[in-house]
Amino acid sequence: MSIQQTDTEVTLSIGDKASLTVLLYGATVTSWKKSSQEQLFLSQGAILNGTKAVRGGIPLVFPVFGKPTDHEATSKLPQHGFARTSTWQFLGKTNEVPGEKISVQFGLGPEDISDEAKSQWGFDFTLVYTVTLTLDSLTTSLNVENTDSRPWDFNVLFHTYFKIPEIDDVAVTGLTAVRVADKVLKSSYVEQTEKVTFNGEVDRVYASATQPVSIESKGTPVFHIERSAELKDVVVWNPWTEKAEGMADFQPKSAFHQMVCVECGSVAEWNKLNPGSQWTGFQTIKSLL
Ligand code: TA6
Repeated sequence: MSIQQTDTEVTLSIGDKASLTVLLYGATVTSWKKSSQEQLFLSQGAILNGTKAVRGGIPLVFPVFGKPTDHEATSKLPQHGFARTSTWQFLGKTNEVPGEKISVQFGLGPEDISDEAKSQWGFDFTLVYTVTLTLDSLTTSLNVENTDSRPWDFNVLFHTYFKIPEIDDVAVTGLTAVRVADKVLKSSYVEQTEKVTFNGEVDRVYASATQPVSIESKGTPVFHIERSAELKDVVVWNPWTEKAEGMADFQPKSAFHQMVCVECGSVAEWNKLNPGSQWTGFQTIKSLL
């Protein structure tokens, strides 16, 4: 059976060659397996009962990235917005090539979010999230529509937690010469290195990164990420020891060694959407091992 659905999640499978699980809460991809090998990091302390954003997988960030203090319209929203903490509608299968590919969609509108979220943002919108699984790739695509009579601004980001063997051996490539807002160093600079490596907390927004990005382990590419031009920015994050200690749902604490976040989105600037207009951005992650 290529699609199985429960009250809380949808699982896609292509024989025993690939599978994917999406929690309706946040439309959060919580598992992506290629040949039974898990590709995404999911904290052992992740809360999956719909009471907190999932610590791992691919949480969806919308309509705001982080918690900006200089943007009135989103200033009352929680960090990273309401999309990852709302229960989405499963809209069904949109495409299937038996044995090769399967696509499903999820939807979110004002009727699906809490009264609190409505009061915190207050605009009409429609999100349609398309997830496509193939034998060696995962594509996530988000269509954003302004169904309000007023224009509004948004950020969007696929907050992807990749599972990797050991962070000490990992490098992220494709970010050379890109402008960086470094939240750890509290500075901005242009990335000089060909390979972004990790020997402490990393929390950076790479703005207008035009090249595809890869994740290497011991010099061997393990993930390759292509994205549409709308997803101009790439966030790179590893919490390391101290921040891992500070997150109750990050377990075990040493698990920062087995994860890296490489997050495609549009977060460095606000995207303005006029009434009736739509915006679509997608990423395709290829697992190379
Ligand atoms: O994407 C990186 C980041 O913005 C970090 O600053 C860190 O806050 C991370 O997201 C996780 O945020 P969360 O709200 O899920 O704890």
